[in-house]
Amino acid sequence: MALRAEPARRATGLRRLLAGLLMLVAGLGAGHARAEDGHDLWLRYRPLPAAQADAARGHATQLVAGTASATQAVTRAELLRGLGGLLGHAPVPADAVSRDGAIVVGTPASSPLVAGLHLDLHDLGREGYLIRSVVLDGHPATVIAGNDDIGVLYGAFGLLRRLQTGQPIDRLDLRERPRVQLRVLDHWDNLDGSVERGYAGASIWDWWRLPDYLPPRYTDYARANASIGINGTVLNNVNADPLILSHAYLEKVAALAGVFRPYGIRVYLSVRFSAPIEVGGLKTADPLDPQVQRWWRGKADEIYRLIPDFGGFLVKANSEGQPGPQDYHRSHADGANMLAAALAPHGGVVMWRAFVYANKPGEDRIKQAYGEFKPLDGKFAANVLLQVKNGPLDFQPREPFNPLFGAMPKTQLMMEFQITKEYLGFATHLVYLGPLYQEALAADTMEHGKGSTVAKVVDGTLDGHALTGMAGVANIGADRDWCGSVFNQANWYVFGRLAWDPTLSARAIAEEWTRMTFGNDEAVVRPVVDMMMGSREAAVDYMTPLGLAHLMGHGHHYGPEPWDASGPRADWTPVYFHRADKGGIGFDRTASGSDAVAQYAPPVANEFASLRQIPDEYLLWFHHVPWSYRMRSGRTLWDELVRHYTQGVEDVARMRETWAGLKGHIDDERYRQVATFLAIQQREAQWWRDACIAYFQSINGLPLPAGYAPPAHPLKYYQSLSFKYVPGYSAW
Ligand code: GCV
Repeated sequence: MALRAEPARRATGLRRLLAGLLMLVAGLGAGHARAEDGHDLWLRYRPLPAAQADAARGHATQLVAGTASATQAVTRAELLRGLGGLLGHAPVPADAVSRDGAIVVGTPASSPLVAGLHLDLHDLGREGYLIRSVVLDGHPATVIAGNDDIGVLYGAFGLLRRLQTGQPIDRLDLRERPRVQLRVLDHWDNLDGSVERGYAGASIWDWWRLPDYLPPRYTDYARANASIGINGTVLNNVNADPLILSHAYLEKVAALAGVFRPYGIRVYLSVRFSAPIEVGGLKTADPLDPQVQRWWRGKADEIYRLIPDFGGFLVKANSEGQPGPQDYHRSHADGANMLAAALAPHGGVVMWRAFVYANKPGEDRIKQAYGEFKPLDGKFAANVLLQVKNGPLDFQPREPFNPLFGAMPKTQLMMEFQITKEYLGFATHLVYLGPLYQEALAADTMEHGKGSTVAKVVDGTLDGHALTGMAGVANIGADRDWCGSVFNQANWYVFGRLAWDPTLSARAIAEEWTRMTFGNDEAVVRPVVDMMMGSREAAVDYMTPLGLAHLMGHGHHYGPEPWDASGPRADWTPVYFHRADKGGIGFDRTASGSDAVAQYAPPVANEFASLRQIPDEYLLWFHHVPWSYRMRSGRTLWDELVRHYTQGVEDVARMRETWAGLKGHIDDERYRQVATFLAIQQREAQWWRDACIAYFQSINGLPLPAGYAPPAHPLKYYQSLSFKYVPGYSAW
């Protein structure tokens, strides 16, 4: 033993020296913060500070990891790459533990060493993992174990995350398992390479060169997703091109599935309900027609021959002009169940969207989904999930939670969040969405009394559902930094982490991301996290404070247009939502108005309906109140509105100052991008404030409260602005 230990120590000493030199070289750059372009996301694996690297190196001397499966191979490769980058040198691959500080990776089935530890892995289920400091063959070691290869891969990312966030990796005893089963990105990517509501360039899917050409970007996409536990991707837009179901495209899909499979990511497709007509040449898509059912069964069989682990279908039906079962006087359940029957023999699922508002023209738009779906509770097949947007309208800066959560106990409801910032300043505004997601998940539906949170509906614990899911509309494009800005990466990140565990805190995740993205310098971490945490409220303030909604520009949703009353539908226009008149502002959704409050459980409905109880942030969502209405603050509603609009702009100014204070601590390229985008954000926040105040003032004729600057331009100026070729929107 002693003889063997000696050369190992010498080798370690030599390696330390080399590592030290490497750190020195890296450090030379660190002084003036080396440029980065954001491409590496949060998986940068840049060298840790010397003290931390020194401490960790002794716990990463050897790597005992199998390569029998593709997932095992990528797990091993990720650990070598990550540890190598962070610690200056990678652990030595080994078949057995022969010295202190080995990392042993595997399942009881894949690794005799793991099996020999007789770990209790039972409660980890599928995809769960544990990381534990153990003693193996007399040597202190770290084991990363799970019941399946994917769990172990997640564990490997978990260990790397600890290091990246500046935490020690000794004396570990961590157990993690996902609380939500399907953690899915929804790409609104079109087959022509454009992305609906995409602000980070063209689609990353190069359909033209698929299935042959598989650039490394696809693998990096899979790595990034796996690192945060995302296990599914819907490749194409819910406004689906039926061509995706042609054999040629399915072969392309199969090629992508092959890249993602080792990372535990299944592919799903958005399908157009009328595909049996467009692709199959049938005369109908009636879900109760046996020919149609046969066609879908045949299509499912074809897909599974190509992609044995295909996830299933996402469907937008009878919504915004998309075809659906109602075209044949059938219900959403008839449609969903027909597709579910085709997928069931293969283990696939249907994610049927609840985003509908077409049935009853004249009825308050936000009430319509509930009206259509609530009566169908309990009517969906076992492999159907109803995919519900977080709020009842459409991804606004702030909405109350969607009343379908808590109203359909016999249905598997999955959450749909938007990661791309369609209504939140596109790619350029810095708006961290963690607080928005957390607010929605923590909302109490009161379905079974206090504590019946949306998170518990989504993770299935409230009503005892096993099949659960969370989807996020992706913000990913072909831009070098994937998301159109460094800070947008945090929104992809926080979505994944909350899908893994909806009870995690948005602040803790922001901190994690910041450390992984910008390093562990406390002088950077705290201000950046504070800035991120305040950013969503700032956007609410300069866009739609106090429960206002949908004041954005027509169609493209860029910038303010609160005056817009143009067609083709009243419920696409800002005036429909804010209802401002000489007397007051807001949408009366109490019993004296549309009575949307009645869609919530009584305690929630009572709170929202009561002017005394309703939180300020939802006031104008549920109530039409006079401009002179006295707020809790003592100010009139008008004064309060102006105060919020102004506050939003000031908050962005403060974000700019915070960022300016970090110059020199952040590499130049990322620093300059963020600084430029914050300048754009401040300009646009001011525009939002001024345009909205000018417009509302033109309605109420009231003076601004003392000390508040008038809008920079007359209302006519803001109304004259028009924008062509706005990204993410192509209805020209
Ligand atoms: C994919 C909103 C967006 C649309 C989107 C739709 C949906 O209306 O503006 O671009 O379409 O939501 O979620 O289906």
